[in-house]
Amino acid sequence: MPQYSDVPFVLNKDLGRPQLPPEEAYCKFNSEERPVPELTTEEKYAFDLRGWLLIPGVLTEDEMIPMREHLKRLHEDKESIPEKDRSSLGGPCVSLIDHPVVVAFMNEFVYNPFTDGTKTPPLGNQKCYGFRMEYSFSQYRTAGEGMFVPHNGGGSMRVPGDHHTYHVFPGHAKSVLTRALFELNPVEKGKGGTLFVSGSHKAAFPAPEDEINRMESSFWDTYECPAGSVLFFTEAVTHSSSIWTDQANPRIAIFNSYNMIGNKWHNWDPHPDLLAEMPAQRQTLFRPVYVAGNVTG
Ligand SMILES: O=C(O)CCC(=O)C(=O)O
Ligand SMILES: [Fe+2]
Repeated sequence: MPQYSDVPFVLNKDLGRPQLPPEEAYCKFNSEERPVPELTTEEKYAFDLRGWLLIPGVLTEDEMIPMREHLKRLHEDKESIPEKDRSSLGGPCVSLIDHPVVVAFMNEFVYNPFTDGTKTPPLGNQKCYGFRMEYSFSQYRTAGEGMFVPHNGGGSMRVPGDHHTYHVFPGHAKSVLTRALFELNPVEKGKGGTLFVSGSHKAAFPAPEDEINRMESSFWDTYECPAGSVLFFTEAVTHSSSIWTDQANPRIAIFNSYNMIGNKWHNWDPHPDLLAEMPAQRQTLFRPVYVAGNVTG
């Protein structure tokens, strides 16, 4: 019998019973049979504290070469790509959508198993993810491109259904709309990586707009990273695009996002032929959007 302190207690369920998902409710392997790592205590703390987390160097150069080529073609010669692959999900990029590090992150911060062990099974198992994929787009940004457009913040104050929300409980935190951004070229500090007002996902007060609307304000944080890093962030944190100023490399980035099983923000679905050729476990990221009994296997 697991101790309550060992399991992801999120919210009470029926009659105030705690959620009691068994360990098997969390995919331990992705759809390519790659093991899902554990997030470290430091990674969990840093993400919850700031609203964003950079994990450097998760992709190898060999993995990235075809992905960069695909994105270059997508931005410069779209028609030359078969229709089903004509997106940042397609071709060599498809395996990023349930990369083991992405699964580890979403298991912790997006998945809500929704069971107290009595009536219903958990919303995930070894063949079925407990979260869904929401959207994907890419950037191929050269020097001078990009705009400063601060948005979101105060995610703990927003009502359920807003999607740009972030809620904390002792030892647990849940983000709804959540980004996994892969940087496929190096990012130098201050040269155009995404900007964040760290901690603003939990802000209780309105932002001092004169200050936040200045890109040079000390409220804005950013990162530097090698190619192949993944940046996770909750859409609840105040963040902004920046202006790419690196003359040496374009910004080549994939913006994948995820959501809870019963939530859909974008009017978007993957190309049906691309979906049809995915392994069954990966397809569960795109199952219909409702909660009760929405689990397979
Ligand atoms: O362009 C960027 O760096 C950030 C874009 C953005 O706001 C987002 O991904 O939610
Ligand atoms: Fe955004």
